[in-house]
Amino acid sequence: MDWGTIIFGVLALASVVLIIQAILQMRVPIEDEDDDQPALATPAQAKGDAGADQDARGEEPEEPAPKPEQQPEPEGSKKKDRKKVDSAEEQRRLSKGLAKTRGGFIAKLGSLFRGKRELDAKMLDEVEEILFTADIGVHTSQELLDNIRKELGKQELNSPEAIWGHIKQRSAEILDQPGAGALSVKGKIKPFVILVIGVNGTGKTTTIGKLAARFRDEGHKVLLAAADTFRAAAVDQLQIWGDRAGAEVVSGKEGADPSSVIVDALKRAKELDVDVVLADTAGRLHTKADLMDELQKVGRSISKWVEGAPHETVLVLDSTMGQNAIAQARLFKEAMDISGIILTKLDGTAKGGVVLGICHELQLPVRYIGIGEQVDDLRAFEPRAFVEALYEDADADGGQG
Ligand SMILES: Nc1nc2c(ncn2[C@@H]2O[C@H](COP(=O)(O)OP(=O)(O)O)[C@@H](O)[C@H]2O)c(=O)[nH]1
Ligand SMILES: [Mg+2]
Repeated sequence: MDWGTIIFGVLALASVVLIIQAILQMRVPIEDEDDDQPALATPAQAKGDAGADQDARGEEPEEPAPKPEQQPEPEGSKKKDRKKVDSAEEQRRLSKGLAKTRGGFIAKLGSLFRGKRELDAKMLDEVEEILFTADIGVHTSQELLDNIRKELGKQELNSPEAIWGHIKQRSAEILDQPGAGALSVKGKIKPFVILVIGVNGTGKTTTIGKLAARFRDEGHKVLLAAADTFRAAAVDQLQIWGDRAGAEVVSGKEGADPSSVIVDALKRAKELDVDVVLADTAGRLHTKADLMDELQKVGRSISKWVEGAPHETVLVLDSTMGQNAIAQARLFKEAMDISGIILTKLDGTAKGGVVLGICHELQLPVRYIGIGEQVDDLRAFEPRAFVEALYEDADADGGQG
């Protein structure tokens, strides 16, 4: 072998090595493209070998980076968005529901105050007349009037705006009874028993249906007791609401003893590990005394079966009845230990001011209000939002109009 052949051989070998290296370098990006890893490095990749080691040791890998492609929107976030829309929508609907009430005593006061810079004592007679013919009850009217009189005594507080501000403030205080607003049954004794009472036609059964759906949506297991055994149709009506809310309905025969139906329902609730029992009752018996006796008996049977029950006794009142609703509330309060009020039909009445009289005279909290016949037409009562909707634009009317 001469030197020429040796040099040629070495050069040839070197070029083969260089060519192989070049080919290998070219393959790297091709391999990357083939890789089905996401374009973004996962935290493990970013950490390099240490991350890979952790994975190899079977330790919990870190949360992978989000896939670049669009994920379906989780149900929860859709619900949140819906809720956000709902709260504005709720205030709008509440405001719409209270439109007729605003058209009553509030509009009358508004037109009395309109264009006035100052109020004088002469106008008080008219204010008095308006308040006393409103459905807010005699005591509440008197109290508001006394307050306005006092305010007028102070020179700087005699503008319509100041008077409106005062009426609004005092209304909010009256409505803000301890316990006002949604019932919380979470973490409470099981089953949490709610006894629903009230005169026929006020909306007990409908309200129970709405509440059942509400509690179900909050994740509670609900059972309904059809203790209005006075009419067979009452049971059928409750059954329809129960089916809608996925709640079992325990009922007896027409004319059955309401207490025994409730006891059966409580036994069943324990078997099924139910969270909330809603008990419907009759609103009409042969006499008022019969009705109150019956309700007291129902209350006693409940307490024998579940400790501390009924945990809530709600009186359902129909706001279209105006002052009569206050009279009913007084009657029921004498016979039963009422813990809260549900005021229905605020959507179609000019008598919504009655809520002031009920809270003021009976010192009872309003839990919910009904603003329609549909399942979602029940609102947790919020005193501030209610006052805002009730007196919406009233100060503008009275002050600048
Ligand atoms: N507009 C309106 N109607 C209601 C409301 N609540 C109940 N109702 C209606 O009032 C009527 C009597 O209701 P119901 O639940 O049977 O009363 P109950 O006799 O006390 O059980 C029914 O036609 C209901 O649809 C409400 O908030 N608004
Ligand atoms: Mg009924």
